[in-house]
Amino acid sequence: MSETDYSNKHVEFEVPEPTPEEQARLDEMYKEMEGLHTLPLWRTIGNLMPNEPTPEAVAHKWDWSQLSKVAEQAGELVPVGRGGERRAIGRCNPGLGGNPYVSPTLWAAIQYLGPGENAPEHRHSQNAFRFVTEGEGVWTVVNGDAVPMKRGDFLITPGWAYHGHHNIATEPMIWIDGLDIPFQHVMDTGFFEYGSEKITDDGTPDYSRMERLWAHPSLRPVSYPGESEFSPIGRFAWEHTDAALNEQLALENEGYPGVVSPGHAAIRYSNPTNGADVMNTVRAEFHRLRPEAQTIPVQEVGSRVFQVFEGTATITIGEKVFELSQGDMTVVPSWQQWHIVAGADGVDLFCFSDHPIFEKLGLARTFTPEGI
Ligand code: GTQ
Ligand code: FE2
Repeated sequence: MSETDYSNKHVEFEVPEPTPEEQARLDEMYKEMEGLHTLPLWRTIGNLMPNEPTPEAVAHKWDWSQLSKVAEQAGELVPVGRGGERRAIGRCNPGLGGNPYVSPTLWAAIQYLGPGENAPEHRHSQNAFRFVTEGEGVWTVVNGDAVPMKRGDFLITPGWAYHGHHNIATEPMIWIDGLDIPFQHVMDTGFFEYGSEKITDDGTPDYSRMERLWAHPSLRPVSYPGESEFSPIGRFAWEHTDAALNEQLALENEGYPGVVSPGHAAIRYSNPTNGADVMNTVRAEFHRLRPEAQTIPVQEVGSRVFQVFEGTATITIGEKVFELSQGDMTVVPSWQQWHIVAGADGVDLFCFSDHPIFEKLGLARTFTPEGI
C-alpha cells in the first residue's frame, strides 16, 4: 500500500490489555450498557459499517417446473378468497431467515388462478406488478379499468390502486408478482384495505382504457399535463416490448448504435409522463441476448431479479453459477457481480430491481470491472 492510499479498511481495535480489576469493571460496564439497551460502536463497527456491502441475501435459483407444480397443488387444495386474498407463493431468499423475501426489499411470487376464480379487490401502499409467463384469459381490474393479461405482458398496480383478478377462461393461469413488500415491512410504511365485493364482469377487453389513452409512442393526451409519480399505463403489451428489442438487434446488424453491448438488446418500462421508472420503488426491464452473446459484468448496489421468458442462459453471480431455462428465476444480491451468457438459441429475460429507491436517495453505485 502506498502512502497516498486512503482506503478506509477497518483494523482490529484493541483496548490496552486490562488489569484484572479493569477487566471486571469492563465486564460490568458492558453488562450495564446491555441493560440500558445500548451497544458501543467499537464492538459493532465491522458489521454495521463494512467497507462494502456484505448482503445477508444470497444468490439463488428457483426452478420453474417445481414451483409451478406446487402452485397447481395449491390450486386444488386452497381456495382463493377474502382474508388470504391471493393464491400467491412468495420466494424466500435462503439468507433471509425464512422470510418470504426474494431480497431485503422485494417480494417475488408465483400466483395461480383457476378457471372461473376471482381474487377479490383490495388496495395497499405496496407497489405491485405482474409479468405473465404463460397463458391468457385473466384480466385484472385496476381502479375500475379492466386490464387483459397475456403472455409477455407487463402490468402494474401502483400503491393505493384498487385491484382484483378474474379468470374468465377455461384454463388456469399462472404469472409472477413483484412487490416492494419487504421494503415497506421493514420501513413500517405499509397500509392495506379491502375493496368492493362486487365482481365487475365485462369480459376481457383487448386494451385497457389507460392503454387506449396513453400507450401510443411519445404521444401524450393534452388533457393530462404534468408528471405523475407512477405510469398511468397499466399494461405494457408484449407486442411493443418484442418489437422494440427486435429493432435494436436489427439496427445493430445495420451498424447503428442502440444495443447495450454486442448482441445484448434491452428496454426499460417507463412512466410516459416523465420518462422515469414505472413506479417509485421498482424498476422493470426486458433483456434479449443473441445466441451465445454476453452481458457486460456489472456490480451494483441494490438487488436484481431475473426470470427467463424464453431460451436458456448461464448466469454467474459472485462465485455462483446457475443454468437457467424457461421460467427459472434468480436473484442478484447487492454488490455481487453478475454476468449472463446466452445459450445456443439466445435468451429473453424479464428483470426487475429496487434501484429507483437508491437512485432517489443518492445511494446508487455501479461498477463495471471492464471500465465500460
Ligand atoms: O395480486 O394483489 O403476490 O396483494 C402479494 C400481494 C399479489 C395481488 C401478491 C398482493 C398480490
Ligand atoms: Fe394486491
